[in-house]
Amino acid sequence: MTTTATPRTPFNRLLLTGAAGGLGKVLRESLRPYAKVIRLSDIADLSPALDAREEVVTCDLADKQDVLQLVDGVDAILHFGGVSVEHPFEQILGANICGVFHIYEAARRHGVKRVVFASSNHVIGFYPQDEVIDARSPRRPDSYYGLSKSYGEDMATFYFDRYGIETVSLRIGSSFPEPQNRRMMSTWLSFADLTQLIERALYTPNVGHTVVYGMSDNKEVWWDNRYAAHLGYVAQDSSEVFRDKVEAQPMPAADDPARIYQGGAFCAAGPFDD
Ligand code: NAI
Ligand code: 15L
Repeated sequence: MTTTATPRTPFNRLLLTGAAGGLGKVLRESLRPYAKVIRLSDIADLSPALDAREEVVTCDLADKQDVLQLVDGVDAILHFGGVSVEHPFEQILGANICGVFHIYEAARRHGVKRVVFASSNHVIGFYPQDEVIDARSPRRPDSYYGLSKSYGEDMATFYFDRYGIETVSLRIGSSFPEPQNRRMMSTWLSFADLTQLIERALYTPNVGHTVVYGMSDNKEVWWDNRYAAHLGYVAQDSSEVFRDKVEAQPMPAADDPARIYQGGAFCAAGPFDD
C-alpha cells in the first residue's frame, strides 16, 4: 500500500461499524496503524478483541439508544455496517436508513467531527456503462439498497451544512480480493487501495462532504474523480492483472443488465411484493 509523505498521528479511538463483514474483517487489520484503539461493532458475532487496542461491541444500527452509546468516546467513525446488497425495502429501512441517521445523530451529540461513509456505486447504477460520470452527475439509484446509500449521502450533506460534521462518502465499486466478472474489471477496488482511500478520508482537512468513487487504477473506468482531487488518492492496483482469468468466463448476453448498466444485476432485482 502507498503511504503518504506526511506521517500520520494515530487517532485515539476509531469506530468501525460492519466489522464482522467482508470489508470489516480486512479493515480490522489494515486500519490498526491509524488508531490507538479501534472499536469494532456489528450486529453479528465478532471474534474477541485481539488485545487492548481493540474493543468489541455488539450493536444493532436500527437501535438509536445503542448507537448513541456506541459512538461515545470515538474521534471518527468508519460507517461500513448495514445491509450490503438488494433486499425488500423493509429490510433496508432499519439497518441502512434509520442506521445512518442514528450514526450522524450520535456523532452530533458526542462531538465527532469526521465520518467515512461506505456508500456504493449503486447510487448511480442506472447509468449505462458507456457513459463517464463524476460526483456531481445526478444520482440514478438502481435499487432500494442504492436509494438507502443515496439517502446516506444526503444525510452527510445535511449534517455538514447544519452541524459542520465532515464526511467522505466512498462510492465503492466492487471491493473483493479480485474482480469476479467483466463488469468488475471497471469497478474493482483492491483492499490496499480501499485502505489508502480511508486513510485519505480520515486525514485530509476541510473535506466538507466529499464524494469519491472507490475504484482501483483500472483500464476502462466509468467514473471521474475530479471533485475528490483534494484527497490525493492515487490507486496503486489495477484489475488488468486478472483480465485473462475474467475473460475466460462466458460473455453475458447483449441485453443482460450486467453488460448494460454500471450497477449491473442490481438494476434487475425485484419487485419483491407481487
Ligand atoms: P457485508 O455484508 O459483508 O458487511 C456488512 C456488515 O454489516 C455485516 O457484518 C452485517 O452483519 C452488518 N450489519 C447488517 N445489518 C446490521 C445492523 N442492523 N446493525 C449492525 N450491523 C449490521 O458487506 P461488505 O462487503 O463488507 O461491505 C461493507 C460496507 O461497504 C457496506 O455498507 C456496503 O454497502 C458497502 N459497500 C461494499 C462494497 C463491496 O464491494 N464490498 C461495494 C459498495 C459498498
Ligand atoms: C455493493 O454495493 C455491494 O455491497 C457489493 O456486495 C457488490 O455487489 C458491489 O456493490 C458491486 O457493485 O459489485
